[in-house]
Amino acid sequence: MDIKRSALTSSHWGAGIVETDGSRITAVHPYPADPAPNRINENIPGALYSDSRIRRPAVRASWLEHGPLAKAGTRGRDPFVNVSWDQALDLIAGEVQRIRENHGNASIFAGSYGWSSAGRVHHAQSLLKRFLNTQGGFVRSEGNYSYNAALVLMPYISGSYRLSIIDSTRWSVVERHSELVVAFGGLAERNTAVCDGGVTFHRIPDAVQACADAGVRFINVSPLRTDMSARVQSQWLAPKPGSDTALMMGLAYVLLEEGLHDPAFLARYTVGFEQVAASLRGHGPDRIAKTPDWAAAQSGIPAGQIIALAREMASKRTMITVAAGLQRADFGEQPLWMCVTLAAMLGQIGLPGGGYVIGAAVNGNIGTKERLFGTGTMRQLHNPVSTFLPVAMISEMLLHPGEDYTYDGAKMQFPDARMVWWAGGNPFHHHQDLARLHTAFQTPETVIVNEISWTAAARHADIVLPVAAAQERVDFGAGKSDDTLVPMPAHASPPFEARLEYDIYADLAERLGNRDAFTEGRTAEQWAEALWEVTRGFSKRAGVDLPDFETFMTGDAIAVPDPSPEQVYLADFRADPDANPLPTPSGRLELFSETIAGYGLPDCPGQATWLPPRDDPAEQGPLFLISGQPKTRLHSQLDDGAYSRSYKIKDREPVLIHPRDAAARGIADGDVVELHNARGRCLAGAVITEDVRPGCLFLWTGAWYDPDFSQSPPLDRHGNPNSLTHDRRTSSLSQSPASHSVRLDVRKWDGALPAVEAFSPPPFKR
Ligand SMILES: Nc1nc2c(c(=O)[nH]1)N[C@H]1C(S)=C(S)[C@@H](COP(=O)(O)OP(=O)(O)OC[C@H]3O[C@@H](n4cnc5c(=O)[nH]c(N)nc54)[C@H](O)[C@@H]3O)O[C@H]1N2
Ligand SMILES: Nc1nc2c(c(=O)[nH]1)N[C@H]1C(S)=C(S)[C@@H](COP(=O)(O)OP(=O)(O)OC[C@H]3O[C@@H](n4cnc5c(=O)[nH]c(N)nc54)[C@H](O)[C@@H]3O)O[C@H]1N2
Ligand SMILES: [Mo]
Repeated sequence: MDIKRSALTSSHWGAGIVETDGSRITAVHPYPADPAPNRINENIPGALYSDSRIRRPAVRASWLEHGPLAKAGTRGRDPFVNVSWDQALDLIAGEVQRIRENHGNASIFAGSYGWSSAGRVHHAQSLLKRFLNTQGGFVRSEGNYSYNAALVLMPYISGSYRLSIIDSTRWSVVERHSELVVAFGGLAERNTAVCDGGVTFHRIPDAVQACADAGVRFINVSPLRTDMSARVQSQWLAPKPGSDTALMMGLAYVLLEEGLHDPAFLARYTVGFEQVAASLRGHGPDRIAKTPDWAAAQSGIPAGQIIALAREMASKRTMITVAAGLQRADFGEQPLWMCVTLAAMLGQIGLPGGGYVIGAAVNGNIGTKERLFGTGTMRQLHNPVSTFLPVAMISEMLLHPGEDYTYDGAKMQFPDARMVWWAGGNPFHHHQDLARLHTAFQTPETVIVNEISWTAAARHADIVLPVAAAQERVDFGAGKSDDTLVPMPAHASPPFEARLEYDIYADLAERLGNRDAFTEGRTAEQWAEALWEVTRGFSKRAGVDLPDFETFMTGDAIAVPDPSPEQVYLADFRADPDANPLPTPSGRLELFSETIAGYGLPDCPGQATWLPPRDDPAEQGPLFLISGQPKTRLHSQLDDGAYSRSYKIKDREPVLIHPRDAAARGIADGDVVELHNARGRCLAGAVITEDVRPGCLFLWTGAWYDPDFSQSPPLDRHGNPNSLTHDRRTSSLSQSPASHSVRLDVRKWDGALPAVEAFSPPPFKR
């Protein structure tokens, strides 16, 4: 089909207007109707044609020379050789066949976690899984790095976490009804730039501003001042990282002792308050009374402020929000459970403007809009392999095949992964303790990575397939919770030898004898049209008329109305808990869970429990490290683009340091510093600022990992926080990543400054 195309494209961080010179993309401008566009799209042209773009299929030289069983050389350090597409696909087809015949499909791990790019057709993970399901299946992963503790824990307490964020109270309701918003982890505006699948209209900044204009008072409880927009007049309380559970317990203690809690609400809508009250008063298993003085000692927030805040929360219509970042930490289940407990004690859950939101600001749609109808998606087909891996256990799995572990109350066993295939994610960005992951990645026989760019993950592969980027294929955008449908024509051809992943799998399936099982006789463009027709069918049932494919692809984005603009979370449950019980064993909010207590897990007992972060400062260093999401990119994506690079300091990722901590170490603004602990080291560029709590460093996540493996521990020259994080999980209940719980120290870097090599291709053998 030859269509006159729209200039639009979609991405997880916003729509854009694409400019080309006829063959290459030269600029991506903000979507004009977006009320709060960001600048991430500015990275695209530079990144697409940079030195780091993968040009041709490549194979690790020692793997090619000695074969997969020799395990020769070192992944992540070895040189590559370029091969033809035919040779690369022959090698992969041969490996799929060899591994499934000799070891079975449960030895193929293709969890392939990651965000890849927007678009319904070319979703990287779905295409890989669809292909492997036509070949007998694979081991998948379960959960995500974003809010895994919530995904696993919340069903025990209140019900599905995913549904709870869809059902969260609208900001327009907060504007009209709330008096106070207490935001644990803040409401970082930079994070609301992003929503998985796309967010065309960034509505949260204006929505929060409207609340402030209406007189709602905001309290930012976070180690970072800028976690609340500067335009919103707010109070800043900066607790020690990882201490929120204790702080909330101190607040709860004041409510209880001063009789400010709501016994009628607790009796009708919850179970387990007796255990909570006993624990607050010092009659729980830890024998500690959670007094304001005790909470002050844990959190660093003075007792007087804790008492005053508890009284204010009880006297006002109060919304409590918790950032997802709080649960990406040691025992990350606990602040979630304690948030529900605290909100239940206030008794405002289900009232307009009261209650709680867990994961507020985790994406750009929460509390603003929901999708009226579903969209067509590429079906992944049936996976005959039932084995799965909790997503953050990748190193454990590779280092301990066959070993037992527990997850969600069940006993599980790691599979024996001999092939690892990643498409659309960057484990050497997203996983913790990257030196350990590097070791773990030496164990498989074959590693395949499909990538746009020479990321650290691609460098750890045996076979690297260069793939087309979102702007180089025909697709359409329709985020899971975005209310906008966006045409995504191909604005330029994939440069060099990069190909559509769809075509790669079709050719592989052909080699393995079942091309049609993958393609069902369609080209990728025919799939785009077919999925659009499925979407049109859904829309019709919801009373919305969408245009035909060609009209859509040549036109503007289409916005769809919000199905429930007056949404109040748990209003139905509050109105009639017998008719609308929660999907928990008791049908109520479970402040104590018999089920979880029955698992007998010391790291996640049956009620919200104070468990201090695990890193020992004597061993790792006195400072805390937070590694939040970056304003200038999505995770590690487009770090090689101009906007992301414009924030680097002497080519290093910026790290925020409080003036007191900097002065004590002789560090000046703009210095290159070395962050170090017993696990690892990295360089970064010092930004001295009072926006961060004393004793706490803040390093944006996502700088491309640039290890110098000739040093031990390897020196990351660029500033990736996961060179310093531990990869223990939150708890044995949810096995979630805990990247925000790190101790370390920092010093001025006095040595010769090594060049950052992450943006250059790896070495090639000729
Ligand atoms: N220290 C620390 N670590 C963290 C976090 C933190 O807060 N602190 N946050 C965590 C969180 S919340 C998340 S969600 C993860 C994110 O982890 P990831 O989602 O793995 O990170 P991305 O950088 O988005 O990686 C996506 C990769 O897909 C590639 N890609 C894009 N489009 C395509 C495509 O169409 N096909 C293919 N094959 N590839 C494509 C990009 O080039 C990029 O390398 O990181 C986690 N890691
Ligand atoms: N621009 C941009 N936006 C993004 C992303 C991106 O890469 N770029 N990534 C997206 C993704 S995948 C996700 S999951 C979300 C993540 O959304 P969040 O999980 O909300 O993001 P974080 O930045 O990890 O954490 C938010 C804030 O919590 C604070 N915080 C950390 N630890 C503690 C603590 O112990 N106590 C308290 N009180 N505060 C703490 C930090 O100061 C941090 O700024 O963001 C999304 N939005
Ligand atoms: Mo995430």
